[in-house]
Amino acid sequence: MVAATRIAEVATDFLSIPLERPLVTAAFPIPAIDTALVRVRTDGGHEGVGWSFAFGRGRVASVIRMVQDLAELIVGEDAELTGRNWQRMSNAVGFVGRRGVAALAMSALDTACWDIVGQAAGRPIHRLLGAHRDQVEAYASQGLWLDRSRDELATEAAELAAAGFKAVKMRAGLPDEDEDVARVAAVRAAIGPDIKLMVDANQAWTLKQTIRMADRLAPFDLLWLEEPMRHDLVDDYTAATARLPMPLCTGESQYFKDELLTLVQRRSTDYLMPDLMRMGGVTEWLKVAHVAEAYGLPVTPHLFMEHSASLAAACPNVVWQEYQPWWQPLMDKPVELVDGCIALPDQPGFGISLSQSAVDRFRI
Ligand code: SMN
Ligand code: MG
Repeated sequence: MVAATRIAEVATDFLSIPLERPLVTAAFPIPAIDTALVRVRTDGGHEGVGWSFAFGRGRVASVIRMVQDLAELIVGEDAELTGRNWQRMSNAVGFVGRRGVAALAMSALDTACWDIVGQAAGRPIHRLLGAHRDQVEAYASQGLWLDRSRDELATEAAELAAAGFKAVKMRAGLPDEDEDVARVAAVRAAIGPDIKLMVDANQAWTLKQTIRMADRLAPFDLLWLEEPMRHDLVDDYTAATARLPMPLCTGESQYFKDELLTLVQRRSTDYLMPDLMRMGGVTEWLKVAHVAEAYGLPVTPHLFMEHSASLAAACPNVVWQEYQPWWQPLMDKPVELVDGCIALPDQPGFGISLSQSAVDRFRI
């Protein structure tokens, strides 16, 4: 084994990152970003960074406990053997179930190990993986929540466009369908015809409602309609993909390649949206992105821009990284936005530099 990449220890921190204003979606309100921060350290002094999050402190505590349990399987192993370490963790959690808490824990560990792979090679991750570009187009996802009034939506959308974003995502799924339509109209009017607009209904609608709403939203030129129905209703997604006037986007709630690739094979979406933390980390994410490419399907990463943007840059079919700054208060160096694109760091690994004082401040 190359001693420098031998895993010496795994450190966990339980963080609660406050939000200026609680977030409101059709699925649930979100008061703070409760995060399980995972740092994998090697004999050679590398420190790989990953994290998972959940809404609810007890749930994050269980993720941290699972990370500590899985860490016992990889401490002493070579961090560069990402595939083998992944398999070892996956085998161990088969009995309790690989999805849910186990997936969140594995993902953070696997992602931190990939950070070490880049650091040990002295290269940025996207360059190691076969880069197509050094920046990725980003869409603003930090605003336009369900609690905003129509006026607030219009002001916020105009501010995001003025900040240089070329695309913005708003939420829908209120009990009043007319209000949802009026809000989309207000945002489209505020940003004009050239800024792209996505609408996320966070699983609020039935298939019939989705068809009705999609027809009503057609005049507003949506880039995609996201997760309109319960995420596991795959047949309904297939029907909607064939029927809707605009592209459909889903995948953030699916675990691992089996669930994501079911959506691909059954033509259940126009854009596939893998979530690094539910996917099982970088190892599994890349497999899904590559298979989607073979099917001619665009992929758009859910959250986790600090890691996923590097993966996006290495895949020709990955478009539109979600810009969500929830974890930016932890960073010494913020993610760099240039002309609406995330400019990838040229530091080794994912180029994430955590501020220890911020970690200390948010630790609970
Ligand atoms: C979302 C995801 C996680 C928490 C709140 C909202 C949303 C998105 O579905 O895609 O950003
Ligand atoms: Mg979503």
